[in-house]
Amino acid sequence: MSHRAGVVALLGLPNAGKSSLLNRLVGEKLAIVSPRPQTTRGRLLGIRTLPGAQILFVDTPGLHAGRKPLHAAMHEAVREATDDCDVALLVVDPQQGIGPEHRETLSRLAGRAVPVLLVGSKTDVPAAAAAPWPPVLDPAPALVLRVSARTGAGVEALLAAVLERLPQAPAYYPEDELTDRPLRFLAAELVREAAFGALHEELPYAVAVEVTAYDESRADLIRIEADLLVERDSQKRIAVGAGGEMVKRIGTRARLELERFLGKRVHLALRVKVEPRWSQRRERIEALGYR
Ligand SMILES: Nc1nc2c(ncn2[C@@H]2O[C@H](COP(=O)(O)OP(=O)(O)OP(=O)(O)O)[C@@H](O)[C@H]2O)c(=O)[nH]1
Ligand SMILES: [Mg+2]
Repeated sequence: MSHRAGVVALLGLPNAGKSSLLNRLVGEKLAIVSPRPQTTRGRLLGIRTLPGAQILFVDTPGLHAGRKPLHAAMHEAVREATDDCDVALLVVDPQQGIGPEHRETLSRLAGRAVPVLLVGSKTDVPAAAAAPWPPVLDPAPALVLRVSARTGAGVEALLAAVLERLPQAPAYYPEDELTDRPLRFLAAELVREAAFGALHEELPYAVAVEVTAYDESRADLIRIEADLLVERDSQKRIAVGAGGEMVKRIGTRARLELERFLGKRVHLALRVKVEPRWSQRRERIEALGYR
């Protein structure tokens, strides 16, 4: 009997709902999500193994025109995913519409004859459901669908459409594998998500999280030490908060998410650290796992 397997890239603008959809497609929250644009910073693989098939979903940073070193790393991640995939999901929030970023991506994909599924996101949001749809694209996508990552509506149909277009190949990963990223990195990302959630607009974009210790030697408890990196003293003051109240709030939020994800009690020691210009330095961007 033939087996199917392949790489499926999720591409689209910042905030389109790519990471939310990846989590829904894989059935596990692997990718962090926030209302801020440019939440995702690098490629993340989410593996879905089914009878007779294995789908390697690749989450990517949003398509945008930023020029800083961190943006350059993000662009590379998008380009690699675009150039390596067997099927592309172009995820579009109908409220955002289509722009030059989409057209560039489409022409790149057309050059390799990759099937493109145009996926309208957030159907549970009335404004998204009511927005004009579908947009006119050239070249035209192989199929147009609509989904809600929140409710799961349309996701089974999307999965079936993906499966039909996967090449014949053996599985690439063991069937219980969910991602290619180490737990340490996923833990750092959950802390970053908690920081975005607690600090909203107050926090600068150049926040990073580095897990400095990850100790699983005790059966009932995982001990994690992490640094929340900011670039200036003024940012540190905000992230620490009056009497340390903000970093405590971030730490509690992050610990609850980590416990849910790891299925164990977690002790998290979180501190805020100033590292000037980390987001300008290529080797730090790489060491932090954004590349
Ligand atoms: N109501 C609703 N909100 C959604 C849905 N999908 C995503 N969102 C919200 O839209 C925002 C952006 O979602 P993300 O999944 O982080 O979007 P993204 O495309 O990964 O964004 P970047 O990583 O910044 O490129 C978050 O606030 C999500 O909660 C959906 O199906 N329904
Ligand atoms: Mg994302």
